[in-house]
Amino acid sequence: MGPLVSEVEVSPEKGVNGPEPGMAGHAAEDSPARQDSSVADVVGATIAGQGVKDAFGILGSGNLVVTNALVRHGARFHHARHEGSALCMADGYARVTGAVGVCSVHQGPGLTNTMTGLAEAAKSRTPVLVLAGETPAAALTSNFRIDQHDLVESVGAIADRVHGAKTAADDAARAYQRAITDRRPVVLMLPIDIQPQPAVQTEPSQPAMPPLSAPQPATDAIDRAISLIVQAKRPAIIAGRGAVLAGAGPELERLGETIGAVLATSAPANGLFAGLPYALGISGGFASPFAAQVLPQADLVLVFGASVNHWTTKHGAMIGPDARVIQIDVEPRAIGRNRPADLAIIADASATARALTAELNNRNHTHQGFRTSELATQIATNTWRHDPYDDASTEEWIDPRTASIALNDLLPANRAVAVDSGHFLGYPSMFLDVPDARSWLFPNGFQAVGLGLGNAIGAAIAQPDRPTVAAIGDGGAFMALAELETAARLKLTLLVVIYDDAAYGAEVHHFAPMGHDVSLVRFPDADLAGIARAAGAKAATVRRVDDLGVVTEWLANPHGPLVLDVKVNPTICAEWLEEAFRAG
Ligand SMILES: Cc1ncc(C[n+]2csc(CCOP(=O)(O)OP(=O)(O)O)c2C)c(N)n1
Ligand SMILES: [Mg+2]
Repeated sequence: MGPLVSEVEVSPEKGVNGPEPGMAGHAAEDSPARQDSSVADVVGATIAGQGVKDAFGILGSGNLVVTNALVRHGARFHHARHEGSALCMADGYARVTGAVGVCSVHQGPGLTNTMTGLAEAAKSRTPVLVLAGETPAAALTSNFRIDQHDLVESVGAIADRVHGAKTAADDAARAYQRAITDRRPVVLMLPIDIQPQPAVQTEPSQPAMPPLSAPQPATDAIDRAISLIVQAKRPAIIAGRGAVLAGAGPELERLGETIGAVLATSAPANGLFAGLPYALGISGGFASPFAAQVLPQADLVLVFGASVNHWTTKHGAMIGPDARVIQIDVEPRAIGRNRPADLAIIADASATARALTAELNNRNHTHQGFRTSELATQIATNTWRHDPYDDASTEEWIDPRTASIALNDLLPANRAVAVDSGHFLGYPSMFLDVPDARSWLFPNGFQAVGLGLGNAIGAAIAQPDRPTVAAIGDGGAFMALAELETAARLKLTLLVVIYDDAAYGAEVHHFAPMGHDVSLVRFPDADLAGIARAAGAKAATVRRVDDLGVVTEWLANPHGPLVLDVKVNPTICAEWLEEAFRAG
């Protein structure tokens, strides 16, 4: 096949009528004056000027110059091996830091490769900025040509564009700001015929927007909430990702204390109430049997920043039939979407909790509610790890619960945990503790397999001083395999725990009981440790608890990732999976 038309005719390095290949050179070879003069240079400089410290991606002719400029102006660039994972790295970075995750990709296939991660970021409302090359409007026959605008909008991301030399800096600054204000991924298209043009505008025409102030609750809404709260005998607070993003943990803790509430989270908000005496952990399919017993006894449930979908309520079972529900969310669309609310408050979770506590204090209302020392003891002694199970470890396989509990004990408390999707997902959710909600990465908004490793790499790069765990299945590991090389090359303090059942276990456990043939979703045993070693990582095969000793050695001297191919017993089926499939 001949050279690709669009790359030969137009590229940011050469320009439409630019010098011959080899003459124009790389940005790094250019004179300093030349380096900051093109639209691509200004876009890179402007994005770096927003305070971006790290960016991820894969370089091609459509994004090399802009990425070089980003780096020249202070950002570090971390090269991935597949754009799908590069996007997940930016997403994971944003989840743990709260900053915008930046990802740079080539036009056409570079962008299409990001789509699954982009859909996840859109559904989980992660602020991500994607810098993507774009074929020129006139290059109708370019091999790279697709409708990039409609493509990204179709998965819920925002499409934006650098319009020209006169607006380059404003276009870049606007796209970055939109990722923050709309709390969504934004794809900034960089047409490759516009990129090499001399920039007319080199600085944004206005300063960066001040941070948005949190929407405050209306006084009458607080009054109505108080009248429900004072009638309640057993209140519960369920907090979701909206509460995490609002930094509402401390205010919810105070409110809980004032009204005597038990505390729980949705699965994505796991860790928000870590270590608190009346915290029941996750509500829903991953709820401990004790949490599942207590939560439905609540007569009032205050839902902060959670959509209370079937996952969080276990198809309604977590909220008693007669319980009143007050739902607090910044987004009107979230109210009553999955479960009717008796009262809605459209406001920030933290601001609302603060206003409720203040008003209750004014009225001298405190209530013991659920909170007795007996309950605190019961909660402390009835977590998942206290729940008895028949250990199904054999000579060949380890029970995934046993492996998870042992790992939890070996790892320091200050760790981040990123998960993938699949049957195994319940085990890290139930048994691996996290110190806070920002340390828990749950990329399951799109329920896609294969995103966890990229998320974990982004988190490990953001916070190199503590171990990050990627808890993934063998199916998810194979989908993101190339990034084991990235983790090794970047010498990340990353522990990759592969729950390896040599199968798409989720499908096996769902379909086999119905009598379907599941041989297509079972695979021969694969030596994932061998593959990881070939990629440059340390690795071990784990069949028994003793094999986990390598984790302790590694923690003493990490210098790069450790990959554990944990051969889990494939016959064990987690209860939570049934719930998952009821949802369809
Ligand atoms: C990208 C994508 N492809 C397919 C699926 C359907 N699917 C859901 S779980 C699963 C199996 C995942 O296997 P693995 O990572 O080994 O986890 P396990 O279920 O075996 O624990 C599949 C294929 C999906 N959710 N996402
Ligand atoms: Mg599997």
